[in-house]
Parts: sequence; C-alpha cells; structure tokens
Amino acid sequence: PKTERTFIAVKPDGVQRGLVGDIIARFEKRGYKLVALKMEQATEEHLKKHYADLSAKPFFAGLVKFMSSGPLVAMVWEGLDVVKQGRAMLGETNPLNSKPGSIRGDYSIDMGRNICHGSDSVESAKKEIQLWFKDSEVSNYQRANDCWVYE
Ligand code: YYY
Ligand code: MG
Repeated sequence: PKTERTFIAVKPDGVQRGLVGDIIARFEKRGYKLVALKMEQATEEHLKKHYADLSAKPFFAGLVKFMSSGPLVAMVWEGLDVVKQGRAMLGETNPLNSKPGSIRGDYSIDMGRNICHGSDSVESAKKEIQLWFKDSEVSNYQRANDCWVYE
C-alpha cells in the first residue's frame, strides 16, 4: 500500500500564480514521496486523452484549451492511500465548495481556474501516470526517513 501512486498536476493557472512550490511543499510535508516531476506545455491532443472521460461535457473544449495555454507541472506522488488523500488535499472540483486548508479552498474561486489536478481513483492514476510519464521518468528509490513517516 505504501507504493500506491497518484498523478498530480499544477495547472497553467497555478504555474502563472507562483503556486508550484507551495503545492509541492504540501505533499512533501505530509510525508508523501515525489517520484516524478516535469514542466511541460501539453498539446490539445494530449489533453483530450487525459480528459477523455469528459469529452461529452459542454466545458470540454474550454478545459482542453485552458490546460494547453501554458506550461503545467506534472508529478507522481507515492505513499499510503495517496490517491484519496491527494484528492482531499486538493479540495472539491468547485473551489467554492472547497474547505479552507485545501489547495483549491486556499487559492482559487472559479471552477475553470482551480489550480491543480489529481487522479480520482487508483485505476485512473495508473492510466494518467502512463499517459504523462515514460517508465524511465519515474524513479524507484528508498527514502531514508520512511521509518519516521510510517510505523
Ligand atoms: O477531478 P476534478 O478536476 O476535480 O474534476 P473533473 O470532474 O474531473 O473535471 C475536470 C476539470 O474540468 C475540473 O478540474 C474543472 C473543469 N470543470 C469545469 O470547468 N466545469 C465543470 N462543471 C466541471 C469541471
Ligand atoms: Mg477528474
């Protein structure tokens, strides 16, 4: 279970607003392990695959356009229950429903500018990690302080 992984991205609005460091720090401080990271301006084609499940939604075209409008920061985080916990750390899809203390609840207001992405299940995390990263871009390493994070 400690090796569960999730795909987290700082969206172009989060990059523009200088929130990359804060978002990384929240996952680091919680105790999760960073195993992959890159900055990339994704193509619309790539984002259509990433958001394939939403292709019938009225906001799909705008979402894909926005997500490709500037560089984003794509990451893989690893640890116990990280998919569900990562979603909790992000907050709700609509920032207005997100509690203060969550990333979206602290830094955003509008649904179409909600700063960050996180996989919604272990299964979609696997798909998303494969879509965004080559196997060789994801690091397997032992963290020296794991015995102070996990009993
Ligand atoms: O997983 P999450 O990002 O919280 O929400 P999704 O339902 O997967 O939608 C992806 C993305 O689309 C969301 O972060 C904002 C945008 N969006 C929107 O602009 N309007 C909606 N009614 C729903 C979602
Ligand atoms: Mg989603």
